[in-house]
Amino acid sequence: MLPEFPKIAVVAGSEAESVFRVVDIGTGDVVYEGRLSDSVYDDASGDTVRHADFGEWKRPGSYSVTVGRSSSAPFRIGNDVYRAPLIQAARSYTLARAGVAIDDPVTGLRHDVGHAQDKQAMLFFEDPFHRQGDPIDVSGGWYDAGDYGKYVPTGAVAAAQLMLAWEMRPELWRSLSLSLPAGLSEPERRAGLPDLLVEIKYELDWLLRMQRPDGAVYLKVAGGAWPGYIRPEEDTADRYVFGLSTYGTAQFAGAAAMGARVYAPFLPDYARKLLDAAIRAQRYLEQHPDPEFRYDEGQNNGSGPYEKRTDREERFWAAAELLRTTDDARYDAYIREHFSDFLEGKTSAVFWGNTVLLGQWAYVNAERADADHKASVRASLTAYADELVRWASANGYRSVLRPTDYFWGSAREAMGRAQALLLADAVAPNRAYLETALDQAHWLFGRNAAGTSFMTGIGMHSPQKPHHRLVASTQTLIPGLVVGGPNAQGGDPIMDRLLRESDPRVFPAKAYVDDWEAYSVNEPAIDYTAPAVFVLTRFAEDRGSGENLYFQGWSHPQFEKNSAVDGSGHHHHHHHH
Ligand code: 9MR
Repeated sequence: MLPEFPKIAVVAGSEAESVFRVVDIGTGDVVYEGRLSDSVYDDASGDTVRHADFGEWKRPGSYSVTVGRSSSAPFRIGNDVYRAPLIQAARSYTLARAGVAIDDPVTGLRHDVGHAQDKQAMLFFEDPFHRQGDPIDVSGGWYDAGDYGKYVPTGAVAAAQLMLAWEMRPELWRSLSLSLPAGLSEPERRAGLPDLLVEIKYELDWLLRMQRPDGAVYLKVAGGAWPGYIRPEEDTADRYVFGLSTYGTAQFAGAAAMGARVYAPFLPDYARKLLDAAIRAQRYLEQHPDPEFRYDEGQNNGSGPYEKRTDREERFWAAAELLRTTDDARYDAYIREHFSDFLEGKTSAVFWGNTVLLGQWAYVNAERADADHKASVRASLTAYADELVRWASANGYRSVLRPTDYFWGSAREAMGRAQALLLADAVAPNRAYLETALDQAHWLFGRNAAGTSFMTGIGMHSPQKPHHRLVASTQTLIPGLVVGGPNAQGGDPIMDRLLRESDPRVFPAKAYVDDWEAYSVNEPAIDYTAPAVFVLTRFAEDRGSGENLYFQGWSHPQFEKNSAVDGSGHHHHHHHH
């Protein structure tokens, strides 16, 4: 916990007690004593909870909170508590790189080059530039999640979220080392590029390969069937380039336009290349004003659908990002003509299916954008933040998630909303926005009804069996990965069964299991971790002790092997929502 922020432990049950104590773990001394709040019923979890508020206690150290004979997980108060999780989360992208051998001294992750065949992935269909089956070099990039697919929507959005984190606190990121394993991105590192930008460039390079000469962008790269829990270098099945969408093309344009701005001071030629790619994508979009989503039978047999058949939220983002990067007022006129509704409202958390907030953020930061419209975007952003503060205040665990918000990717949604609070705080400073955003970090790391952290390797209880082929096949737990989180709608056999058969019913906030096969709650994804990186960026201490600081404070998590994971063919089906 941060010394200068509220400190609230959530106590479920223990109705008989009325007092709590904060105990120094080193000495055993009670350092603070207080009264528990009145009970409130939390309808997302079915828990009756009380709060132990010890915000007055600020001295750095390791503590636990006790109520009667029960005691909380140990926790630390200090300005540096978010540094380690932030670094782990950021370097989880490095460890998700496709197309390179990994030998990581920090985690022990080791594997040979994965998916070398992506240099000649086969186009699944025919288009004006290729015959069906023609090879396209779509090598590199990050694996999306627990599978080995690579997808433009999550790739572009995750890269954008990380670039936002950079733009939020560049001085912090200049000082943070990700301890990139030797041999990776040597030219960029020699050029003095900060580690976070080195990592994001790896994804941007891949995104550039996904663009067609006419500016349109293909949707995804994956195999024709789900691979088993095998190592990346063992997955030598043919890989295909599937689909093409205007929504993904627009997301590509947004991320590339952002990259053009972010990389300009470091790699001007690269920045120009990104801008050129963004403009070509934008030109394609203007020439194809109706949404296109190319779908071929079979394209979802071994990869996620990421299907979206509308594209206005993405087109808006692309144009706003181009406006901010180029200062060309033409984009403002274009936005006001086609997307004025997004300048007046409709703020919601960023995710692969909605990037309005990315567009709104670009718009309010664009010098040439219209002042009145900027003001209305700011008002929409703060109205959304006010609503989130109300939701969190009404929730027993101070979560921004209402009972209906526990769907596939609830942890991403929680982090996305925390990000929205921080963006609102940046345009209209408000302590409640900041504190409610931090509350969501507490939720992520274990102050929630499920009683577990949703980030691997961080917290007393954290996911030990993430649905993740790299982790399972190498038997190496990668820290810093955000999993889907509680999901009351199901979507995998384990959760479907649990939700169907439990009596009494499982409450939404508790609809979570730490199980290899429970991919609708326990699968990490690059677009779940990215908003967490953004949020932690805001709260991480910048005055660095040595770069190895993050080895302290937690031991390598116990990796529990599971005999069910034996590398045999594993098939699962994703449903889109
Ligand atoms: O994160 C995605 C979530 O929003 C969707 O509801 C869900 C079902 O389509 O898919 C999630 O993405 C998964 C993708 O389809 C395949 N790779 C793993 C992703 C995380 O579970």
